[in-house]
Amino acid sequence: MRATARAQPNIALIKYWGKRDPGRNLPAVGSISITLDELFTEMQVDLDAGEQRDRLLVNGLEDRQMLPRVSRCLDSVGGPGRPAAVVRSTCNFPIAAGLASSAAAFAALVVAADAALAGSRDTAQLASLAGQASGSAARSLYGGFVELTNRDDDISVQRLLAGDGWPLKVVVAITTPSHKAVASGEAMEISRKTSPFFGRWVDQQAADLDEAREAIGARDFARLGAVAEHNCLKMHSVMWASRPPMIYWNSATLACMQVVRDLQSAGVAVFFTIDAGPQLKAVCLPNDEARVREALAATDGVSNVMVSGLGAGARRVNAA
Ligand code: 2P0
Repeated sequence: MRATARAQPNIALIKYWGKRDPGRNLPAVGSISITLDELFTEMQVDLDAGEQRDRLLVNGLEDRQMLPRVSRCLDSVGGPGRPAAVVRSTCNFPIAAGLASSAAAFAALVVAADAALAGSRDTAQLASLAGQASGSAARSLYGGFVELTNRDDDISVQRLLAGDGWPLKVVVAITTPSHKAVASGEAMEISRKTSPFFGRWVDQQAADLDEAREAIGARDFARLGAVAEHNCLKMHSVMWASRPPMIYWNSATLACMQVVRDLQSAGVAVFFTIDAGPQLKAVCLPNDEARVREALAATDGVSNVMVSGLGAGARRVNAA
């Protein structure tokens, strides 16, 4: 009745932005991501603690804000008759700051909850449950390069390539560890309802997914970088044109973007992507990692730099 799982966040190269069915949390578009290895969240689910109600402790502190989402996710795994749970989460990177903390958290949660209940769901079933809780979490069930396919009635995820098949590096430039102003789910709905670009964004996604899939298959870094930057900037254009506008960047985010442009001009194999937060993620080939890391660390407004390779999908780590 107690189990722990670990999951790593994933970074989308072709982004998920917008819901087709908010009630069932079905995405409006498919997406392609890479799962990281150095950053992680561990979730312990204890269904044997004798509590009357669910409790959630994040890095040792009671968290009532996230608790309803966690409880709904536990219901989806264990059914409404399940025992109340104590969920303990530990995380080695900033939460809710555009670093996909919810992806890692819900991926680890479904694996730990299924194990605590002695369940026997396979990875595809767990990905579907994680995706109902948080769309991007479905992708963290798998390692390496992962595609979430936007089907009519379910969330379907598959691994395109193992991380060691093309061991890219990701340098994350932290510009502020503070929580984001508008949560992604809410922001996506504002975009769907108000952005004049939303329909075009959805219509063009299949072409970007095809391009990225082919680039990954051919290990064509320049081609992958070009479509990933284009897709990222399109997503942010949708956000900027929403009412109210959602601008997640700060001046350091823009400075980092310029640093990446300068590195590209100098022949470095690197591209950027930015999610619903002000951190910039620079993806590069292993040989260029030190140069990218040093350049971003020296950029005004960058408080910290984290480097990660590509890692594995969510998995159980022990059973206390
Ligand atoms: C992504 N993001 O593909 C995109 C890019 C943020 C920007 O998926 O409402 O936390 O829980 O399904 O998964 C963040 O959204 O949203 C996200 P919900 P989620 O990584």
